[in-house]
Parts: sequence; C-alpha cells; structure tokens
Amino acid sequence: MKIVLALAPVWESTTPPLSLAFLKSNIANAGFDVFCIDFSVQFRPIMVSAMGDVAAEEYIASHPELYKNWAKQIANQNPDVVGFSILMSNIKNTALLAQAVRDLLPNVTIVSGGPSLTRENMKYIKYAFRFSDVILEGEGEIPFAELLKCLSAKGDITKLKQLWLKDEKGNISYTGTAPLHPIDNFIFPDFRDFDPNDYPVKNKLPLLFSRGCILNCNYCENKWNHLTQRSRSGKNVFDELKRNVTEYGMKEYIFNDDSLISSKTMRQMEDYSDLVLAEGLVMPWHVYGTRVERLLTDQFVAKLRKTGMYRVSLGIESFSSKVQKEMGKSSRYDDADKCARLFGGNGIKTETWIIYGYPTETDAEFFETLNWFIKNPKVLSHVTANTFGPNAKYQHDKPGVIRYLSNNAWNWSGPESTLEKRKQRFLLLADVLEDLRKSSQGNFTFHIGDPYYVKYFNTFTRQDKRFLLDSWEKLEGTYVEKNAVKKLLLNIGWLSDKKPVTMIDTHGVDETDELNTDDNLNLIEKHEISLITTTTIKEVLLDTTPIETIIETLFHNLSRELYEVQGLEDEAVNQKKLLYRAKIDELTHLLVNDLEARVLHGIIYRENPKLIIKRFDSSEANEIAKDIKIDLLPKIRKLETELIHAKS
Ligand code: B12
Ligand code: SF4
Repeated sequence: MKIVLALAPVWESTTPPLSLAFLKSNIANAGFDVFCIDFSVQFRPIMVSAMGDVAAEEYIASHPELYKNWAKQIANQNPDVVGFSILMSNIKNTALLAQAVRDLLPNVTIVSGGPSLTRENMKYIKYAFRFSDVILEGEGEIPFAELLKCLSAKGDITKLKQLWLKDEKGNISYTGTAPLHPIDNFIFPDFRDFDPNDYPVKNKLPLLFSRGCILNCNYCENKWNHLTQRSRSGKNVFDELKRNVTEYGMKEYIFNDDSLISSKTMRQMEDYSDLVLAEGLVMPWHVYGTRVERLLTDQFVAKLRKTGMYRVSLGIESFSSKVQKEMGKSSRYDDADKCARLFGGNGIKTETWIIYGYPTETDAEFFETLNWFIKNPKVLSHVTANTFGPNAKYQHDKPGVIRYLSNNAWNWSGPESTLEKRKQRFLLLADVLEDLRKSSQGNFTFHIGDPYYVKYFNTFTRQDKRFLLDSWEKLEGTYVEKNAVKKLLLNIGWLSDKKPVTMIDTHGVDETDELNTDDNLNLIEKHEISLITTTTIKEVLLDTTPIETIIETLFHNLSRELYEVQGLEDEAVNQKKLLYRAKIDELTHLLVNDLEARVLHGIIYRENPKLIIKRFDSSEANEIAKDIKIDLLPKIRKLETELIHAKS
C-alpha cells in the first residue's frame, strides 16, 4: 500500500516538519511505502508576498492552478491513502487540496490528523470531515500504522482506538482513547523526502526532547493534545542527534518542545549534555519554547550553553505574580526575573513572550510588566508581545469571564481588559520597546501585535504609530458602519430585534466562527445573524444616501459573502447556498425595483414589526397592509420625498 503524507500551507516551514517525518519513519517501519510532501515550503516564496494566513488563504483559493498542481504531485505517487497534517492555519487550504486530490483519485482514502483535531475542537473535526474519510486524534506514530494495517487487510477499523469516524447518516463518533507510548520507542524521524535547499537554514533540523507540558495554562491548548509532559531519555535524544549529523550533515538544531525544561526533563537533559560534551557534538541549538522553571540553576544553564545553546524563548507572559497565577502558571515575579537573568547572564540570547490585556490584568499589574522592561534594559535580546486573545481553551476553562461585543475577534471585554485599555497598553508597551531597541545598538529586537490585529511591528517609529492610529480609526469607522447596517436590516425586516443579533465578519475573525458554514446558513435563515463585512453605509442612519444604493451595496455584499464562504461543502450545502442566493437576488430585485415592496418592507415593519412574517413576497405583504388598513399612498409619497430630498 502506498501512502503520501502532506502538509498544506500555511505553516512557516523554517525546518522540515517533524510531524510528517515522525509519521513516515514509524509507518514505514510497519511495512508501508511512504512519501512526504511539504507544500507549505513550496508556497513559502509566495506566502511572504501574500502577507500572512488570511491573505494566503485568499490567494490560494483564487489560484486553483496552485492546489491543482499540488494535487497532481500527490496523484503522481499513485497513493492508496493520503494523510494530511492539519493546523488551524492550513485547514481551509487542505480542504481545497483534498478535493483536488479526490478529483484525480476518486478511490483514495484520506486520513487527517494534527494538533487542531481534538474533541474540544469539534468544529475542526466536523470541518475536516468534509474532505476526510477518517480522522486520527492525538499522536499518530503507532495508531496510524495500526489503521493502515487494518485498511490493507480490509479489517474493521471501528475496533481501533483514537479514530473519529462518520457513518452513512453523517453521525460522527469516536472510537476511544488509547494509552500514550513512550517516545523512546518511536523510530527516529525520517527527513529524506525533504530537500534541505528548500529551507531557510540548509543544515538545520528539528529535534524533540519531550512532548506536552506539566502545566495547564488556561489559554494554552497543550493539555488538549498531551496529558502531561513526557520526556525521552538523554541517550535516546543523543542517538538521534548523532544520526542527524552522520546521515543528514546537520550543523544546527532547534528543540521543538512545547516547554523544554522542567522537572520532567532536567535529569535527562543533564545526561544528554554530558554525552554531547563527551563526544564533542557541540553545535548551535536553540529552543522554540520553555516555561519559567524554579529548579533552574546557574550550573545547569552554563552546561547547556557549553553544548551549543545560543537562544531561548521563555514563556514569561507577565511580570505580575497575580496575572501569572491567574493564567495558571507556577512561576511568580522572582522566578521570571531570575530565569531571564540566568540565561542572559550565561551569554544565551534570551527572548520572551509577553501577553498584555489578560482579562483580569489591572493597570497596576500591567505596569509591573512595563516597569520590568524599563528597569532591565539589557537582560533580554528579544520580546514578542501579543494582546490576549480569548481562545477556545480560555473560554472552556474560564467560562463567562469575558464577553464578546461583536463577532470581531478584537471586540471583547473582560473585568479589567477593555479594548480601550488594550489600546492604551499597546501604545505604552510599544513605545517602551522602541526606546529599548533604539538604545540597544542592535542588541534588542521586538515583535509586537496590536489589539486590533492590524499588524506586527518590529519598530514603532512615529510613522508606524501614525499608520496604526489611522488603521484603528478606519476599523472603528467600519464598526460604526456595521452597526448602521444592522439597523437597516432591522428596518427592512431582515433581522428580528427579538432575537440576539450577531454580526459575522468573515475576515480576520476567530476562524472557528467562519468554519461552520452550515450553522451560519441556518442562523441566517432563522434571522438570528447576518453575514456582512464591509459596506459603506455609514449614512444609513442619517438617511443621506439613496436607499437604492444602500440596498444594492448591502445585498451585493451579502450574496458575495455567502458565495465566498466556501470550502468544499457537500452537494446539499451547495444546493442550499444556491437557493439562498436566489432568495437574496429575488429580494434585492424587489427592494431595488419595486417601490411598493420597499415601502412594505421598510415602513410597515417599522410600524408593526410583528406583522411582517414573510419578507420575500410583496403580495403577502400587501395583504397584511390591507388587513391592518394602512394607507400605502402617503407612505410612498413620504418615501419619494425623502429620496428626492436625499438626492438633492
Ligand atoms: C515548533 C513550532 C513552531 C515553529 C515551527 C518550526 C518548524 N518548521 O518546525 C514556528 C516558530 C515557525 C511556529 C510558528 C507558529 N506556530 Co507553532 N508550534 C510549534 C510546536 C511547538 C512544535 C511542532 C512540532 O514539531 N511538533 C511535533 C510533532 C511530532 O507533533 P505534531 O505536529 O502534533 O504531530 C503529531 C500529531 O499531531 C499527529 N499528526 C500530525 N499530523 C498528522 C497527520 C496524520 C494523517 C495523522 C494520522 C496524524 C498526524 O501525529 C504526529 C506525531 O505524533 C507546536 C506545538 C507542538 N508541540 O506540536 C506549535 C503549534 C503547532 N504552533 C501553533 C501556532 C498557533 C503557531 C503560530 C500560528 C503562532 C503565531 N501566533 O505566530 C505560528 C504559525 C505561523 C504560520 N502561519 O505558519 C499551534 C497550532 C495550533 C493549531 N491547533 O493549529 C501549536 C500546536 C502550539 C499550540 N498549542 O498552540 N510553530
Ligand atoms: S507553560 Fe507554556 S506550554 Fe505549558 S501550559 Fe503554560 S503556556 Fe502551555
């Protein structure tokens, strides 16, 4: 049986992907012929110009030649099974690619896996079933091999564990969890299918010392993927290092661990370091992330430095003990301060992540973090600062603490964190980081994202600030416009003011909302939500724009949005969409061309909201008008006068 494993963009492929490499070696070991393709690295040169995930998604969706070409690369291998590795940032592109693969290979079995596909993220699992036959939850090395064996023997896969399956009626069920395997038992990752020349640093490879983390911070999905931290033995990691040097000519590496250093790994890391030093396999290495660990000693860090460690990324997040505690961290101010100094003091470039605007972070607590930066200008070499985003994990662990004020990802409020406060804190933090950068003579850099998710800034000059403030103003304007549209929709009877109304912005919003197109369509049909992005209808409330223009813009956008929220839905959804579009066209036509209907939809609704039950049929509305004895003529005259007045 032939298997192709693929990773679709967008994923910043700074090294070959460990997920595919681990899966390949372990299923090949079970007797299968496997080939890996990293499409995200093929897309890398384009991604840079396409600027990030959303833009990249739009780019790929509008360039079918791209994903059709990727599908051909898969089909050329003539696989029986294709395995896709799914992340939040590539799920939509994977959907396009998978459909193109199915077009070429109708009998292929598609299996999906990856860190997004856990039961807490059912939206992703449902979405992935649009293109997958089987979904595997959790670590794949052993269960994927078992699944392939079962498929090739035409066995009963419902007996296997860790699988999500969909029956003929569309019901989704899980076959159950299985115990985790010791990582030392896995075959070392196989990178032979990846061309080192495709990656930014040619002889750099990823290594993994452990999986998972001992903590359970309330905004981190780590716990949904791994129960706790499991370490490999130092000897096992060292053997892989040696193999990488001899077989791949590796000259640099990164530990891709979630949180490298902890009570679960320190002893093993000592063993590893002793072996590295004894055998002289010293080379530059750095770490994707590690939390603040109280057990750290100067001696331990100095030893790591000797083995080649040159950079560390610390998950400090806040220098306020109270905020750290609320987040679920075990560290406090003193630990964070000590940890940063230990690495910095040993000549290791020390970077940290910072979160501003945590829901309960008070001004005073924010200033504790800010003041640490002001008082310690020389300890860190880099800071990545992000506004807090109340993700699925946070809302699961801390229900009811924050409230979304609209469907815009940035528009939420917590007990101590309002958008206004986040804006102020961003500006203060960005100014301080910019001062540090300027005075550091090249020894300090930063990467800070604003609370509206406009952009990441590596500088914060006057020009950057002006650009940002302008962007914020525009966004706030759009928000006002959207509220105006909402009112217009209410007036024409499209929405009911009895039900909660949510506006969905299909770009740049929490992707999970966007994914569930079926639910969105149902909600729209029940008039609970509206799907709108940008319109220029600020004047609606002021009645200064001709109603025709407003309606045309509005419905044009509405139908376009519905059309664009695509992916590869099944036939039923497509039919529904077509039907819905037809209804919109019908309504647009009525409202634009039929003055009477417009009056009925607009004015009658205002006068007697309860009576407008059906909005698509002007004759029925006429009946209603007769029933309640409304004399239409004066209303029409009034509207005409308004229109003439507006036009003049
Ligand atoms: C290293 C890393 C990076 C590096 C990548 C370097 C590189 N090229 O290797 C860098 C710094 C670039 C990075 C960036 C980002 N990352 Co990152 N990253 C990681 C990290 C720590 C390790 C990835 C890894 O190597 N894992 C080891 C492999 C073996 O594990 P795995 O991928 O989960 O695969 C296993 C299973 O999931 C399963 N599986 C996976 N695929 C498949 C496929 C099939 C068919 C099957 C059956 C099974 C299966 O089997 C595998 C083996 O057991 C993970 C966290 C983690 N521990 O996974 C986050 C993680 C992948 N990153 C994450 C995020 C959010 C990001 C960023 C968006 C962060 C940001 N805000 O900028 C960016 C992405 C930017 C972009 N657009 O690409 C999230 C993804 C969330 C999600 N649900 O999709 C993760 C999970 C961290 C987290 N918990 O939030 N990241
Ligand atoms: S310490 Fe880091 S990796 Fe561990 S749970 Fe917290 S945020 Fe996640």
